[in-house]
Amino acid sequence: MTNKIIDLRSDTVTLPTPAMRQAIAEAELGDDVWREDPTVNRLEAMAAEKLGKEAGLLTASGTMSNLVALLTHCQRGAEVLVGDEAHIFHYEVAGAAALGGLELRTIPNDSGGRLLPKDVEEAIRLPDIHHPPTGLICLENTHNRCAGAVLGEADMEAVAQVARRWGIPVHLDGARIFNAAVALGVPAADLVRHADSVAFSLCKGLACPVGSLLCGSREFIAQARKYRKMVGGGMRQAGIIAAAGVVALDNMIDRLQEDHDNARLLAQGLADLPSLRLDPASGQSNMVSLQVEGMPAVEFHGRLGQAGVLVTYMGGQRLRLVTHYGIDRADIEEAIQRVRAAASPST
Ligand code: TLP
Repeated sequence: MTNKIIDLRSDTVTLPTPAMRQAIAEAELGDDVWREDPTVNRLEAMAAEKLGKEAGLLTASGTMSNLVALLTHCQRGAEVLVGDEAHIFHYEVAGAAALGGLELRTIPNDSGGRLLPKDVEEAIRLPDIHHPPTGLICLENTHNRCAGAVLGEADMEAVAQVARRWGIPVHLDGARIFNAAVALGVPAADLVRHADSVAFSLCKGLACPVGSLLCGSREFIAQARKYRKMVGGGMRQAGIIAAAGVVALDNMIDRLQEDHDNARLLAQGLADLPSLRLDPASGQSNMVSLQVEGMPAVEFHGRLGQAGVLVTYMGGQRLRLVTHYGIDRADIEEAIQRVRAAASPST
């Protein structure tokens, strides 16, 4: 244990389970651009069912699902409302602007990752010749840059009500929506019922090697399929990817609770250190987010790396630690000891 590198950078580092590798080896395949891959078709149907939507679409990544959703919902020149901490805004290479001709307009996220309905309402454009039309409102759940905060159904409904009043669709970046559902103890379908479209990732806590699903109405997904092709996401024998996804949706969702328990343990183990201030939502799902005090966060990040605890530098004084498949309770206990040692002034 003592020399083991404990990789808490992201749940994207997870490796496929033995059952996934076997399913990949044995997957029935066909050409998915022609809709002839039975394994993809099965996964898309399963995903739609789990989220209570009519149809699903396998894409290469969460970034691709979000981009395709934006392209499908909006005309060029439209404005898309997103939280100022949204993944779509921070980490998707401005694809909406570069590829979709869309303007992203930010609204403050509170520390729980929520958007306040009044802020959303104020940001919606009136039909004035000078304004771009507001084409879409995006939510994120769990919220990555808000320490994995979990939004409840009511939080999402409050925004959706405003959206509905103005006839604007809602897209949910639910990369970790099953983490949210498990944390709340509710079916994912209930949680996302107020979103017109939902993207979720296979390759994070669900431990698949590749892939994301975009779900929505039959009509929306038919259109999205076209945009997926446009951005180069029409994959051929994609059942290789989908086979792992089927295993994930069958067997890997309930397991996410372990990651949440480990994140809470980690948060509790670091809470009393004067040099680290935990973001309030830490431990709600599988993330812990820290503000480093008294030394540059990059320096502390380096110290942790030397101690064999890999974490992500989030800018400013913030570091993020993520629990996931492949990290167990003993790893977390060891990580707590190492982080505490690195934070203590005598080291
Ligand atoms: N998040 C990654 C990095 O991109 C930051 C991570 O390590 O957390 N939505 C959300 C909320 C995400 O957290 C991510 C990935 C994505 C979308 C994009 O998914 P991928 O990486 O599959 O394109």
